[in-house]
Amino acid sequence: MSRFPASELSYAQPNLNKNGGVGNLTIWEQIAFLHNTAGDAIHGNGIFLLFHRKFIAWFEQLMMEANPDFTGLFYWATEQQPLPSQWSKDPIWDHLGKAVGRGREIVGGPLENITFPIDDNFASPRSLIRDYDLNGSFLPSFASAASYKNAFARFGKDGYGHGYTNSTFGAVCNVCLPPDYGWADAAQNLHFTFHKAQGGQMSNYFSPLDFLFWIHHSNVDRIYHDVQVAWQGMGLPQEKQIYGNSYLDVNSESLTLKTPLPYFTEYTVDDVQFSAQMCVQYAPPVNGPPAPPPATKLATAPAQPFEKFTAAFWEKILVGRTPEQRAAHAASFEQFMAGTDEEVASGTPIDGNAPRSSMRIKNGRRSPRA
Ligand SMILES: [Cu+2]
Repeated sequence: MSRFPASELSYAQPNLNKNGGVGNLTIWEQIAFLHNTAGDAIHGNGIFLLFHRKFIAWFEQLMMEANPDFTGLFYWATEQQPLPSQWSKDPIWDHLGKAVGRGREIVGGPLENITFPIDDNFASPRSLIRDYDLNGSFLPSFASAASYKNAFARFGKDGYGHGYTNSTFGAVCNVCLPPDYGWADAAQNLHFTFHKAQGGQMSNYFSPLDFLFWIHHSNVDRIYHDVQVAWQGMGLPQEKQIYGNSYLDVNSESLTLKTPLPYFTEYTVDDVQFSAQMCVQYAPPVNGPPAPPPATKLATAPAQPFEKFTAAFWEKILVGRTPEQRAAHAASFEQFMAGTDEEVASGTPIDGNAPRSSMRIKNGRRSPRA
């Protein structure tokens, strides 16, 4: 079994050759190249959360080996500060660079002025780009805590992914409407809203080039972990906690405990299903140190409503699906987002997974801010 899908390899190889081979890439670029090459296998299906759980734990290990002062990744609980007036003031930007406008390279941070030729989505090699102006008045919102909570309330109580229960005579349904749209689908789509909001490299599969990727995915992994704690509490069987499709066959319940991970082919789902298997634990979110007083006026823009993903986006994410399946998936997500907004606006309490009591921290993942 190859570590990458053949279709992606045929695209990746010429790009790699043009850049002088793997040996000519920095480790930073190699990791992003891996993510891009495996892109179609690790997104848009049920392996997404499991692959990325292993991916960030592996990256954390690599960083610790490279630098003994690096004690572990932290997460950014963005769902707890989803409004531009909240997130734009976060001290994180003093460390990871500031976005200064659409298509423009970030200012400040350790990756300022470093270009990444391996990312061939741009006409010429660029350093990190984020597609908004931190001081501007049109800033996107991030997925809210209510949307993650509602994902569990709507889909999470039945388990992980989507089933194919409305297939007839053994045929797979062409239009899998809810309840075939599952918690893992909702969590993945909510996660994409952060990528989309950032733009630049974060909105293509070379996204690990931006350190935002790692603190975002650590947070997504923490949210997944909290949901698993709730499932354990409900006594949901282990198989039910992973059922759904996988890259092996996106039109069936091909995800099992024995499914090998893309790239990490020596591991199966069973090996990476729980964060404790990788010695990862999450501390509750905490506030980071206050930011120094801003030199310029910071954004106070109101929240922008959820902007729908384009058809081209779904085509890229939902590989191997019919146009009808993609349309149904997109409609399910939009319906879910609209339903969440309505519930929040009307003050209807959302019965999500119960907040967990504080845990001991081992690997030092913590939020700079809650
Ligand atoms: Cu990814």
